[in-house]
Amino acid sequence: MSRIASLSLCRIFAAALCLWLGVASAAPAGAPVVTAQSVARIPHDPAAFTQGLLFADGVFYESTGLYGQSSRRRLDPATGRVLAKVSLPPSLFGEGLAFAGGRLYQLTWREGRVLTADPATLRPLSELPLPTEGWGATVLDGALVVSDGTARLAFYDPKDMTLLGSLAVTDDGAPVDNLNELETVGGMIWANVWHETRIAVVDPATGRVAAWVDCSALARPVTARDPESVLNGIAHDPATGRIWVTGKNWPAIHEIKAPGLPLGTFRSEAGK
Ligand SMILES: [Ca+2]
Repeated sequence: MSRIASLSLCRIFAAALCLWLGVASAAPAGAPVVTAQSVARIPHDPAAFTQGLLFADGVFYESTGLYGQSSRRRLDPATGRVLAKVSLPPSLFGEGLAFAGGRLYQLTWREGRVLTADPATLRPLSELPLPTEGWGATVLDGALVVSDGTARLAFYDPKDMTLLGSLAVTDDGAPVDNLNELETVGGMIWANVWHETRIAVVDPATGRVAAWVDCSALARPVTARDPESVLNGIAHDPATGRIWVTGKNWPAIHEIKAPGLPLGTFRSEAGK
C-alpha cells in the first residue's frame, strides 16, 4: 500500500470515528448553562461604546472606548443618567475598568497604559505600564485582574503593575479565547466573551468554567441591529448581591438574576 493510500485510509477512519463519537455523545460537553433573566431595566446612553462597568460607592462607573470617544463616567444607578464624565485624549482607547485602593483603574487597548483616576472627580491621578493589550479588568483578593483577548487572565499588583501570576481559562479542557469584560462575583470571576452572548463563571483556583450565564435574550435585539454592539459590561454589588449587564451601545443596563447556577459557582466574598 502506498504511503498516500495509507494516509487516506487513516483520514477516513478518523472521520468515521469522529462521526461515531458525535452521535454517541449527544449531550453537550462543557460547563452547565443557565439563562439570565432581566428583573429590572435602567436606561443606558446608546452612544456609550461600553468597555467596562462596575458598581461602587452606590453608583455605576463606566469606561467607554473608541479613539476620540473614550471616556470614564459616573452613572446614576436608578436612572442611568450620566452624572459626570471625563474624556480621554483622542490617542487613547479606553477599555476595562476596576476599583482598587480607593481609585479607578482604566485600561487602554493598545497603548500599554493603565490610567488611574479619582472616583470623586474622575480626574487622572497617575499612569502605570500595561505589558499586554488591555481588554477587561476587575479586582480579586487585592490583585488587578486583566484580560487581553486571549484565554489567559493576568493578575497584577495594582500599586506598580508587578505581575503576580496568570490563569489559563478552560471549559472541558479547551481554552476559552476572547475573554473580555470582567467582574468578581462571590469570589468567582465572571468574564464575558467577545462576540458571544454568554458569560463564563470562572473558578480562579483552577481556571475552569464552572457555569455559563446565557444573556442571548438580552443581547440579540441589540446585535441584530449592529453586530458590534456586543455584550460587554458586568457590574456587581456585594452588599446586595445584585448583578447588572450591558453592552456596547446598548439602550439599557439590565439587572439580572441567573437562577439555577450550580453549587460551586459562588465562593466567599471574603478577601475581596
Ligand atoms: Ca466589570
